[in-house]
Amino acid sequence: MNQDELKAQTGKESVKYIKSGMIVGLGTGSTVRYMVDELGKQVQAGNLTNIIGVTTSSRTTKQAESLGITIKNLDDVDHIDLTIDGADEISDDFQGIKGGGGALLWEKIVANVSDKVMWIVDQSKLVHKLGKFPLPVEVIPFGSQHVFNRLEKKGYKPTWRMDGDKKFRSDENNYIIDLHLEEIDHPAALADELIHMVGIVETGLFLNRVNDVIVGTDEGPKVLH
Ligand code: ABF
Repeated sequence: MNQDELKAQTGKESVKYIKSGMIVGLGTGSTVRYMVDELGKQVQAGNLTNIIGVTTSSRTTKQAESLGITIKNLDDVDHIDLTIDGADEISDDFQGIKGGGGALLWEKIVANVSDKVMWIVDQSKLVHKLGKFPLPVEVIPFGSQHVFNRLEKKGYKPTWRMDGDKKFRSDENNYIIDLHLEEIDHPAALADELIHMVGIVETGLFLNRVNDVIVGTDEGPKVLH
């Protein structure tokens, strides 16, 4: 199977874990797009009722609403039963890098409110050690060039996330800097260092935040963890 077919496989499989009456966190990315399509199908068919979706990006909101899924703002629900989201890398000990789609801040905020978090990925996302995928860091525009320079001095090989010839803007209108680290030996220490750098709002290191991972494989979807 190609990567797209594996993403579709795991996206579809994850909807089996959604029950009527659930408040569901809907992530971002192409794998999640397949999940939201399947969720929309089940809602339209009446197989899933009283579903409330809480989204992690404007892109997911548009897709979900177009499929007739009821969407509520995060602050209008008192909890989330299950959040299903994608990921860019998942290490052997289920730590993750997310944010390739630029939605890491809202994704982490939603994950933080969720009783359970599930990541849906194709097998290419499974790695032994995090870091090959550039680590996204969300920064406030004001003074961001100084943050960039500090990251460069630390040897973290930063690049600006671009949107055409302009700097990419997150849904919070912040910038994203990607760190080309190749290997991250101590993710927790790095996350702690970065989050305490003034101007950095959040990082794409999602540590100890996932309950279940569904991986699309040529032999069919596999539930890990
Ligand atoms: C999103 O899923 C992002 O955090 C991550 O970048 C993306 C993975 O994208 P895809 O499913 O398209 O590979 O949650």
